[in-house]
Amino acid sequence: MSERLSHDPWWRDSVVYQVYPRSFADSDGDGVGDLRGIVGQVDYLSDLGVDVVWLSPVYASPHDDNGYDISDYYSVDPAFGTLDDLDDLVSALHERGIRIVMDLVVNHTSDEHPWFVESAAGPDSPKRDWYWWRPARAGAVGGQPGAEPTNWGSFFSGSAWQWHEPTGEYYLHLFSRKQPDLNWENPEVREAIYAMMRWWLDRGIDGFRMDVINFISKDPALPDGVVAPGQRWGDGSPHYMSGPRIHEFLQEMRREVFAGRDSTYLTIGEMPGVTIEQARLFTDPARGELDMVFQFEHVALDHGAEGKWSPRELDVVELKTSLARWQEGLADTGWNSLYWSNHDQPRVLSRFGDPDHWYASATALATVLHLQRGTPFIYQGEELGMTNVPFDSIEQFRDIETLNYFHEAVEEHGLAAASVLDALRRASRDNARTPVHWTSDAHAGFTTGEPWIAVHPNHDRINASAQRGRSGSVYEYYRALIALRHTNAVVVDGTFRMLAPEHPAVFAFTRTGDAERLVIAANLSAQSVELPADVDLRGTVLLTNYADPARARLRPWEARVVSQPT
Ligand code: TEU
Repeated sequence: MSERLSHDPWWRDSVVYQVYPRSFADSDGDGVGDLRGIVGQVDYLSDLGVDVVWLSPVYASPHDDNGYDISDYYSVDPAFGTLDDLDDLVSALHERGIRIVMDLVVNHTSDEHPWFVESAAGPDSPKRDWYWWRPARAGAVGGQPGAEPTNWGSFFSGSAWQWHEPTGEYYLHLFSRKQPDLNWENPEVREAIYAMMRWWLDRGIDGFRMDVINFISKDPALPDGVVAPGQRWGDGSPHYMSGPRIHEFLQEMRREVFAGRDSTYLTIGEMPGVTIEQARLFTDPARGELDMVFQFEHVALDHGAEGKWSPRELDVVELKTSLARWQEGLADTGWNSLYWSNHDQPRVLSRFGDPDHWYASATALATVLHLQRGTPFIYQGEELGMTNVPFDSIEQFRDIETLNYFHEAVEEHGLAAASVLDALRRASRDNARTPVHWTSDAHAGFTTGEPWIAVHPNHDRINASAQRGRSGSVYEYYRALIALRHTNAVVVDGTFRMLAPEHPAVFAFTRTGDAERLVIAANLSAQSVELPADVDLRGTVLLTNYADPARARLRPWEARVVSQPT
């Protein structure tokens, strides 16, 4: 194995592994994953070769949105363990050279957070202005349909405003009504958040993944949004995505939280709706804002006219065009994050891959993602080739976004439950949230109790113990991909150039360094294809997912990486 290269900043050659604690590993048999469960698998993560763990929220929470509704930023929810357990996890990871970034959810809190409880106590509450409270629309009766201060829809169905009878006003919640939005216009709010972030850094964590961080600056005028045909609510996003003070707030956060500290931390901004132009500003090191952002363009390419619930077939040319634009757009400024999956997206293998070519499509998709320029993210179970779930009834779902949509679609819009269930099976976030498959045993070795959400029946054949150490497994292919990034500088720094952009199935590109060029090619279809003329795969084969690479053709979902001298 070649020497591990190092880069400055360190995260440039890192691979991040996302842990969704509720579904990773349960150590106490209560059916819910926890911190000691993760501690029990740190050697698995070390063996895989990842450099950073992104830990989705473990803070105290009523779990209305599985922890993305925080009621105390300074404590760990008993369902997940204790602060000591978290300290043990941080040191166990650090001992293995793995860093940890926490999830920072500060666009909103839980409505059970003391800040909101105090804010809702009355119009004169000293914390009233810590959230967005507004009277009913002029001339309307509070609580009545149409009286909402703006016509914005929530991400979880319904209005983005909740009438609060006791104090006679509405409060804003872009997500669930138990997730009221914080008012970042108020400097007290910002200072309280910066103090909390500093507290976590002092505990030894290495950075933050920041939840919908481009939503924190809203247009204080709170204008109505445009109502699309057939829709009830207006699209408020132009008034809260990357708002007027977003760069000011992110630069202030950098100064107040990270400046003057010895370590180099990692900051990743989740930014629905972010454009390349905006991402260049957010991730330009000279501007002192963020290191990278999560953009959503490629994970919306199979959304139909009605959005994610009316999925359509993925067009490979559209996918290549979108990813190439981001590669070229951040080539000289900023840095890309690279991901197919997370806890909000259905399983990539079922979505963009082909269960009939399970191994080849899982590894082909991994190849074309991991060898682009940027930092790759692996979502738990992706390295095992986990797939979407054959949910057969609404009772099996747990996700608030999914359940709210189902009830709105069936009860308000009169859609047939069966067709809505079809859409949920394809697009629901719960597809990503079923327990990780450690073994073929009961409950996939995730818990000795009753899991909070059903385990996928195919854990009998798709699981870690069946793949670790077995060449030709998806897990071992991910190990090889990660090792290539750690030992080949061109994977980290090489310039990106897309090849055969119009080819309907072949996803091919080069990464070029001073003395070496890598050619990466994958056939993202179930049909064997001729190699496009401008894809030259002669050279030293560094990685392939087929044992005997043929020269001029790519078989179904075949991927190959070759090295050529420049
Ligand atoms: O997600 C924000 C976000 O964009 C998602 O809600 C997305 O629109 C949706 O899931 C697509 O179906 C972040 C967290 O990742 C998500 O889990 C939380 O529910 C949300 O913020 C609120 O905190």
